[in-house]
Amino acid sequence: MSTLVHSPAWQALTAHQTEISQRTMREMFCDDPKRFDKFSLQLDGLLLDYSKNLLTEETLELLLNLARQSNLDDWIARMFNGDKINTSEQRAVLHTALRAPRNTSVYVDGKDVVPDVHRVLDQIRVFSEAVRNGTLCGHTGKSFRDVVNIGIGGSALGPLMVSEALKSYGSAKLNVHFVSNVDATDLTEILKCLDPETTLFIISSKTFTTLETLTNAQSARDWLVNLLGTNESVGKHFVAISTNIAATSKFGINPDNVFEFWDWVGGRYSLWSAIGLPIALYIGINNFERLLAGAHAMDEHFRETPLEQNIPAILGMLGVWYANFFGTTSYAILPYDQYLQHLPAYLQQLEMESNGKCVDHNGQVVDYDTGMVIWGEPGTNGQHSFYQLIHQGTHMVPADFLAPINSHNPLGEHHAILLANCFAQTEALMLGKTSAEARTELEQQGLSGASLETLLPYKVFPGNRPTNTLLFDQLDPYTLGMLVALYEHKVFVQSVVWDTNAFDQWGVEFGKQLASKLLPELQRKERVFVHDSSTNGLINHFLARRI
Ligand code: G6Q
Repeated sequence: MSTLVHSPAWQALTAHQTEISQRTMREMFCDDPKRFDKFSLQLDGLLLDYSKNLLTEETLELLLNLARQSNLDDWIARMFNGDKINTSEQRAVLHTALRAPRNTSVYVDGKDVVPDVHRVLDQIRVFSEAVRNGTLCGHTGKSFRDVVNIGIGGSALGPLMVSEALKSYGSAKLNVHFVSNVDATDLTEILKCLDPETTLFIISSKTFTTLETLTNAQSARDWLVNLLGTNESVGKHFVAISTNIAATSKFGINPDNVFEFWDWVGGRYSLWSAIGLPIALYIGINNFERLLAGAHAMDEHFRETPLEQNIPAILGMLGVWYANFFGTTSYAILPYDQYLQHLPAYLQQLEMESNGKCVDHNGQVVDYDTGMVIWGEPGTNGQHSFYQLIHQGTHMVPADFLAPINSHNPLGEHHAILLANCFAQTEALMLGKTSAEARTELEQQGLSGASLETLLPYKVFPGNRPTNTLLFDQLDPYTLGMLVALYEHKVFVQSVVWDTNAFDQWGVEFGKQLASKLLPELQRKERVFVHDSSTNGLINHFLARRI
C-alpha cells in the first residue's frame, strides 16, 4: 500500500466515508437550516454553492487535513514562485505570470518574466487594434474580415471556448474561425465561405512541429497563394504564435508577425498568452485584459485564502472525495448558458490531460485513482438525453452546474425558464423521490392497485447525487477569467494530493510519434506485415480500396 493510502488523513477519510454512506443529503438539509450558508463561498460576484454534496463539517475538515498533509500551501507557493514543478520536463509552471500586473515580478532561472509578458501583450494590443480598425490590411489593400486560427489541443480549445463564451463582446466586423482537425473537411468547409483578400491566418503552435497544424497551415498557404497569385501575399496574411521562432521563419512568416510565448506555459494553460491573440482580435484587447484581470483575482484568492474558504481548494478536494472514496470515475460539467457550450470540451482537456496520470513524482505507479472522465453539454439539452443516467443510473456522477444570473439576451421568460431548470435539477438530484412520494403522485394521477404497484419502482429516484452550483452575475470577460482560473487551480490541487505532475502530457507526445511512424506505410503501395494482424489488416484493407 502506498504512503498516501496508508496515511492518517487518507485512512480517516476512508473510515468517515462509511459513516457518511449511512446518511442522506435530504436528512442533512433537514437537520441544518444553515447548510447553504455553511457550504457556500463568494468571490467578486461568483457564488459557489457546494452544500449539495455528501459532506458535513467533519468531512470538510478531514478533506482539508488531507490537503495539508500533502503540503498544498507549499506547492501553491512553489508554483507561483516559478519553481520547476513540472519535473518530467524540468519546467516552471507559470500561467499565473501571464496575468500578473505590470508592476509585479516573477523569476524563472533568475530572470523576471513579467516584462516579457507585457511586451507581448503590448504587441498584441498594437496588432489587434490595427486589424480591428482596418489600418492593417491584406495584400490587396482590403481590411480583414475573417481570422482563421490554425492550431490543435491547447493551441485551439481555449481561444475557441473563450471566443464563443464572449460572443456578446465580439466584433461585428471580424469573424473568428478555428481549424484543428487534420481531416481536410475542417479547413475546406471554412475556406469555402472566405475571401482570401480579407482573411488573416494565425498559425498557433507552441512547438511548431505538430503535424496536424503544419499540414493545415501549408494547405491554407497554398489556397491563399493560388487565389492571390503571389507568394508575397503570405507575409501580409499569416502570423504565427510559437515558442519555436526558428521554425516560424522557415515556414516563411515575417519575424515581425511572430508572437512569442515561453516553455513555462503549458499548452492547455496558454489561452492567457499570445495563444489568446484570436480572442483579443475578436473581443478587443481591453476585454482580453479584463479576462486576465479576472484570472488574476482568482490567482490571488487561491494563493492567499485559508483552505477553509479557498474555492479552488474546496472544489478540488470534493473531486478527490468522490474519486478516491466513492469510486466515481466520471464528472459532468453542465453549463446553463449557451455561450459556454465549449466549456465541457475545454475542461475535458484541462482536467484529463493534467490529471490522467498513473505515475507519482517518484516514478512509482500509484495504487489509487486519479483524474476522472470529464464530459458535459449545455444544461437543458442534456436533460433531454443523458441526465437520465445521472438521476437513476447505477453510477454516481458528480456534476458542476454553472449559470449566469442575468442573460446577455433577455427575451421573454427564457432566462427564468432556463434557471428554473437548473435549480430544479440540482434539487431533484439531491432529494430524489421516495417510494412514498412516488406513490402519492401516482394516486393523485388516479392510479391504484396492480397498475400502481407495477409502475411504482420505476418512479422512485434514489437522490443523494452530489452537485456544485456556480452562479455569476453575468458572463463577462472578468467572470470568465475567474472561472477558468478556478478550474486550473482545482486541477492542480488534485494533482498535489495524488502526487502526480499535472503539467506534462506524455500521452499526447506518444500520439504525435505514432502517426508519423505509420504515415509512410499509407503513402507507399506495398502491403504491410510488420504490425499485429489487426493493424496490418486495417492498413492493407485501406491500401486495397482507396481510390
Ligand atoms: C496541451 C497539450 C496539447 C498541445 C497540442 C498542440 O497541453 O500539450 O494539447 O497543445 O498537441 O501542440 P502545439 O501547440 O505544439 O502545436
